[in-house]
Amino acid sequence: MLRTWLARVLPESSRHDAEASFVTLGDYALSAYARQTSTTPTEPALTQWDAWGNRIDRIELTETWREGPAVAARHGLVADGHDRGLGEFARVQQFAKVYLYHAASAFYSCPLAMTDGAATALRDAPNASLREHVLPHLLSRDPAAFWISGQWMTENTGGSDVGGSETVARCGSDGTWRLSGRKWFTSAIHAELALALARPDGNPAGADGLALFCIETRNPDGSWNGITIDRLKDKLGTRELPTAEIHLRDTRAELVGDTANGVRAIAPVLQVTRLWNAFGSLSTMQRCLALTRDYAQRRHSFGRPLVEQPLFADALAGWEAEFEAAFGLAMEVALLLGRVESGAGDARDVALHRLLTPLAKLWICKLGVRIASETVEAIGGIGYLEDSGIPLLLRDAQVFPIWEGASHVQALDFLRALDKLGIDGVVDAVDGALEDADGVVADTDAEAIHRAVRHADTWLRDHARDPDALQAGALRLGVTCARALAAALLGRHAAWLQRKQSDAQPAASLRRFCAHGLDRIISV
Ligand code: MFK
Repeated sequence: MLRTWLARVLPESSRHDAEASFVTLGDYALSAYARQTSTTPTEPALTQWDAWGNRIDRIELTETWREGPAVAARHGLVADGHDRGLGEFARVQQFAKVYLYHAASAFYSCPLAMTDGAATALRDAPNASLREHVLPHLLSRDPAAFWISGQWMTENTGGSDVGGSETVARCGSDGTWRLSGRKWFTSAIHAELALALARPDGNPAGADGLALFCIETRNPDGSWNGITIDRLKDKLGTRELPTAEIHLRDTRAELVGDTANGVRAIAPVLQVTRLWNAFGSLSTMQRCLALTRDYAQRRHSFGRPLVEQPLFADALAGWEAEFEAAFGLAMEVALLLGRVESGAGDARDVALHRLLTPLAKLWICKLGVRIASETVEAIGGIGYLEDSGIPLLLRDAQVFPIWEGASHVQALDFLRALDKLGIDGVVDAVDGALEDADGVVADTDAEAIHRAVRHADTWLRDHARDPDALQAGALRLGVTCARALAAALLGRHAAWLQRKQSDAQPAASLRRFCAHGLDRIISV
């Protein structure tokens, strides 16, 4: 999918260099993955006190994490997305790399996502001196200069309704802001930087009263900047990633812009990291499918290889079809993001990008858990054993629907975007892709795709005056729109491949994907 999709979308002039960089990164990913699965997984360790009783909060990172900054900087995993020289394809190039890298990254992709989000939010921030100081580090291709950033939103009050945040910000007489409070889910706590929400003293309760701050986590002498690490989280997966509970006590911070409306200011972080979630999930899915395909060719049972058993081959083809459709949707969002940021896009692209980001996250991340679960089952008893490395894929996949806003939050975000922008952008995108797919998509499938997206449109209008009904059906609405558009986009790709390379495989995947059903809206 990656090769053919890039061949269709990237102009010839940029493809050569891009492909060379993908091959180099792919080689690294293969060696890193092999190393991880051939050794006992390691975890970060927190040492809170030294022998003399001093509080030090030192974290020992794992090997993949120690080499993370150099890999990220050299391969431009963050920098590519902001490289003006790559024009409207900067994000496509970046996310192709994220896709290649994530499965071998031991979730070092998590701080890179947050770093990318921070760079995106700070790029247009009013605080010019902060921008000038920090952006060159976040976007550096030099390992010695490269910094990563955390994103500290979640508190004990919750991860979804961040308006309940209790961290307080006070501005001293010298103009320096200091934050005090407790942050409950701070991933990559060893990052040089973090974006954090806090309520300036005297501001009203609720989300509008929060402001966005940027924290350098260390003092110039290397000690923590008013930060104590209470403990590292004992998580279901992502265990190489040091996620901590922390207290802030008079932590120095820079105001990013306004003394209020922090949620609006951090929204660009959410937009970008949610796309990283979708690509991380796709990367895991492809890893799972590659393992399953390989196993199915080697494993003989009942007299022939598993892959020749009709039931198994049918199941595998079904998972592949879902993956291929999901891949096209995520790549479409990356294409739109690059177009919007480079100025090549128009207002329709801006709206469509806003609408599709939550859709990609809510559908693709849940699909990733399902494919990882199917992989455990496909490989049977061995797939259930820790030393096969397969259970790790399932545990890690489960973070994607949770991280950066659970699926319900995405569904509500989609509703909010629809309220402002309407659904026409999604309908037009489906129509446009299907026009390009003419001749490849069977009439019955084209009708099913149209029917699904039109059903979404009428369902929205029928429930426009009933907010409870809208909310109750929001996830089903989102999945329906995601599947209908993903089918149309797969149709566009299949038509191109059939014309260019007489490759009929994606068209077969499309038929199967449509047969799985697109419309998930129900009447209750
Ligand atoms: C690998 C990691 C391993 C570690 C394990 C992870 C475990 C989980 C750790 C976590 O806790 S991750 C959870 C992180 N939390 C989130 O991602 C937040 C989820 N909640 C949301 O996204 C809510 O929708 C939100 C907080 C944004 C709702 O807050 P509000 O205050 O009700 O927002 P509101 O009023 O809808 O929007 C405020 C402004 O932001 C609006 O702008 P305007 O004032 O100009 O109109 C919105 O348009 C804008 N906005 C909100 N969401 C946006 C957005 N703009 C663009 N895109 C969006 N998605």
